[in-house]
Amino acid sequence: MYTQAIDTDPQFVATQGAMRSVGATHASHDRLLASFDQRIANDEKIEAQDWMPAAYRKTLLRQISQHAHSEVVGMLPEGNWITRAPSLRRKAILLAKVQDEGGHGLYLYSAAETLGSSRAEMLDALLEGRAKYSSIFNYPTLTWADVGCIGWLVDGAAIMNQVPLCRCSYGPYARAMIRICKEESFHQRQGFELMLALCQGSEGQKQMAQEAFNRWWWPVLMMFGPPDADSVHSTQTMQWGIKRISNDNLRQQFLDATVPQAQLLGLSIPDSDLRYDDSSGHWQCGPIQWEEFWRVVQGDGPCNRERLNTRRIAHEEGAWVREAAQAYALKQAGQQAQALG
Ligand code: FAQ
Repeated sequence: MYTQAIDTDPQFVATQGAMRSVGATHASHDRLLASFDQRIANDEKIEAQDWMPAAYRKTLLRQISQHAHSEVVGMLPEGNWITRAPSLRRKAILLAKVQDEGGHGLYLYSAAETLGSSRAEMLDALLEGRAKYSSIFNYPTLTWADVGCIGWLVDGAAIMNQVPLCRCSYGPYARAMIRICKEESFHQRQGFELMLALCQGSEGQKQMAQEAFNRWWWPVLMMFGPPDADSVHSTQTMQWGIKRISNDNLRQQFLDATVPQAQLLGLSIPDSDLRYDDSSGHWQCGPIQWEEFWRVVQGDGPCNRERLNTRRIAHEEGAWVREAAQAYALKQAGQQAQALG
């Protein structure tokens, strides 16, 4: 509903097939490219059935599938606390939130499928360690306050990054992001409200909130990706209207929005160099440990192995569900064919 726009017109499909089999001439390729560039310049949406450069398709597939994997792996750290939520209300909220993240994964896999890759191929890439997912989900959830920090900070950072993606030049991705952002906004609120309850609670609860905050602060700042100077994809993806705001600018927006929220909660920010710069009107943080970021991205974070292992087991144990669904679909198709005579 939010992502699909595949053209199934037989004439269109035949034309595309012919173009692929004989190979478009240089002149026709140049014309197609010029028209694509013009549409990007006009801020028009590119749809699944439209011609697009192979590199645009490839980079979208990379980003959208990694985003989908992040949503699904991102269910695990909070999922660990569903059975231990401290009240029925908190449990209901957490269940709904974790389910939402699974739904986000599904919208995003559907958006990526419109680019020509199957969900099975994307999942294989994740499980074989060939595809990335967000660094942030390789950190542990040691206490209940971690659930608050994920909602407040991780979902807060995700919204900062995803709101501009609602204007992404690729229609199916942009439309998926609109619904996702609405849900993420509830996630951020519930996390902040959970942190507020802890920070207004007993001395032990305040300490638990501060301790969790100390562990999440720096990894969340890293979540926006490497500094602009080291961001290999940004220049091209910004030209294509996929990325609208750079990694560093989004990180800055997050810092400016979140420092006052931490102050309101009465939490101290674990950065002795943090200061407000009067001349620019922005908060400035101390140096980020990029070695830690790259170590986590390359698979050596605190929970990388555990996360992938959990996903692999879930995939293997879920094989019967996929087989049953396929058998049911075949049976339905057979019955329909019989009914049609
Ligand atoms: N983690 O050149 P750039 C969520 C990689 S959803 C791991 O700057 P780009 C919801 C990058 O892939 C969170 N790898 O790359 C939720 C590239 O490697 P590659 C996910 C990272 O694409 C909340 C290399 O570094 N959100 O949280 C990371 O222009 C709570 C060079 O980097 C999205 O995916 C990282 N943090 O910018 C769920 C949003 N950063 O691919 C559950 C969509 C960079 O060449 C609970 N994605 N890398 O091998 C994006 O906006 C972009 O892809 C960026 C990276 C900003 C993530």
